[in-house]
This record gives sequence, structure tokens and C-alpha cells, in this order.
Amino acid sequence: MKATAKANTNIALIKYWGKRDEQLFLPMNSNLSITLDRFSTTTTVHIHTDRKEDIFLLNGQEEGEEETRKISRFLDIIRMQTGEQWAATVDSINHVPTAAGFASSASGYAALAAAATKAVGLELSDPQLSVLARQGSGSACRSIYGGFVEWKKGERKDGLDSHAVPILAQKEWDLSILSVLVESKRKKVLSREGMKRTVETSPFYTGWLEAVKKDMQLAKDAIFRRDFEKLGMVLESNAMKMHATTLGANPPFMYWQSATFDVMEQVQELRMQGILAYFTIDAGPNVKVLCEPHNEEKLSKILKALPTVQDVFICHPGNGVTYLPTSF
Ligand code: FM0
Repeated sequence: MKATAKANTNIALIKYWGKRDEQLFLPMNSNLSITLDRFSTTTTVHIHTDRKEDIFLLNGQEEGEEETRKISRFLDIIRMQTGEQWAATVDSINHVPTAAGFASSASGYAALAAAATKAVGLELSDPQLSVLARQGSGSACRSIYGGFVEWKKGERKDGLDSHAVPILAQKEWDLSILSVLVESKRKKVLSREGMKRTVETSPFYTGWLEAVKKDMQLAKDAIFRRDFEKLGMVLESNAMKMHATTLGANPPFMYWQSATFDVMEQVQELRMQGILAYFTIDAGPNVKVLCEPHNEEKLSKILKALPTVQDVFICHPGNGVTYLPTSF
């Protein structure tokens, strides 16, 4: 009654921004990501039938009530499916560089969904696993699969058709994703809170919904043709549009900080010199820069030399969820 699973994090090329159902984590728009080959979570779930309380350990430390409650709420979905009462010890290790502040909810809930269902003996298909992971954190539904992944928003009210699908395996197109860690000055507005405020108050949100449909088409087309320049143009412009919606929110907010601009400007400057590189930004000040593998070392050096950049991590497309031998 125990199982271990590992999931990698993913980075959105076309963003998930806004929910149509907050309880079920149903998105307003379909979106697209690359699963990375690093920044993973490994989770072991141990099932106890003689206990009532779940225990959550993160990097070896027992977490407090609030975090444990979130995990229990997620496990409740699985308890409903098994129709039985049990409690779990969830032991998660985040393989993220110390203090890097990269989001781990995607890899976290993908690994938890896989380990917990395996530990209780539920056999789910990958789409079913993706539906489940989605209910922990939306972006987690994409980390079930490796390579280039589309999260189809679905139409159903119960969310059963809102899950990820793989569109191109990682070995089919190698790209470099430079994860640029910048000096951070402020506490961030969580993506969950930020997207809610934007949907509810930003007059620019309707423009986002119109644009993102076209961006999805352009991005998928560029991926199928392995057209790096086309993909780069659309992913950068999609990130800009997502961030533009936050400026129209009430109260307005923005995720960019001065260090974020430094990286954006450097990337655009490099492009003027003929080096193909494009940036994308999520709900925080860090920047991800996409380039072709033959440029990765050079670009990483240039970005590291910026005074407000703390570190640069070179990533590539990686695999989906895997199961590991259980060790405790
Ligand atoms: O990843 O409220 O999944 O497509 O990273 O847990 O469902 O943390 F830039 C923003 C991710 C949002 C875009 O949101 O939210 C993307 C974002 P939850 P997530």
C-alpha cells in the first residue's frame, strides 16, 4: 500500500490564465506547455487503513495544518473514487535549486496524483490521471505527459474532458529553455489570486480570450513544422498579452520587476543581433528564455552577466510521470 512517482515541472508557451470553475480548476482557455527535464517532485504515498489523519512531509519536514489541509482535500477526491476510508503519509521531495522560487505545484500535484492512485490500487488512464492532477493545480494536468503538451479546456461541466494531451514527444524536437532567476524585491501575487482578479475585473480579459485562440493555432502549427522563429514570436507575444490583462485589473498589479525588464531587453537586443531567443514570464518576476540548443551556452553566459540575474538553469524538454521503486 505504498507507491512512489516522479513528475517534472512544465513551462507554458501559451498560458492558462483564468478559470471558469474554481472548484474543479476548469480553465477559460486551452493552453500549451513543454514539460522540462529538471525541477521535479518525487512523492511517496503510504496508505494506512488504521489512521484518520493525513501527514504531509515536504523535503523531510512535517508541514503545518494549512498545507496538510490542501493535500487532504486533494486526497478526498481519491477517497471518493475508492469509496473507502484511509489516511496517507505523503512524503514529497522537491528537486528545485535552493531558494530558486520556481513554481512546484505542477510537478507536485502530478506526482501526488500518480503516487496516491497507485498506492490505493486505482488504475487510471493517463487522461484520467490528468483530470485528477488538474484538481490540485491546473498546470499539474500537463506534467503527466512529456514533451509538448496541450491542455484542452473541455466543454463539460464536470470537467471530465478538461485534460492534457501530448502533441509532440520530447525526443522529436530539442529546444533549450533557460530558466533565469532574478533578484526579487516583492512578495508575489499568487497565480490563483491573480487570475481570479483579472477575470473578475479586467476589461482586457475579453481581448485575451479572443487572442489566445489564435495563438494556440499558431503555436501548434509552428511545433508541427518545427519552426522555431514562429513558435518564439507567438510565445513571447502570448506572455505579453497575459501580463497586459493584469494592468487592467482592479486593483491593478504586475508581476514584472526591474530585473525582469533587464532580461526582456537583453533578449530583444540579442534578437537584433541575429540570435533567435524569446522570453516568457509566469506569475512572478523570473523569466524563461527559449533558444536553440547550439546557442544555449552563449546565451546563458550573457544572461548570467546581467547584474540583476542570480542564476540561469539550462533545461530541455523532459518526460512525463514515472513510477519509482518505493524506498520507505
Ligand atoms: O502555467 O490556481 O496552475 O499556464 O503559470 O493552481 O490552477 O499555478 F503564468 C501563469 C499557472 C498559471 C500559466 O497557474 O494555478 C501557466 C501560469 P492554479 P497554476
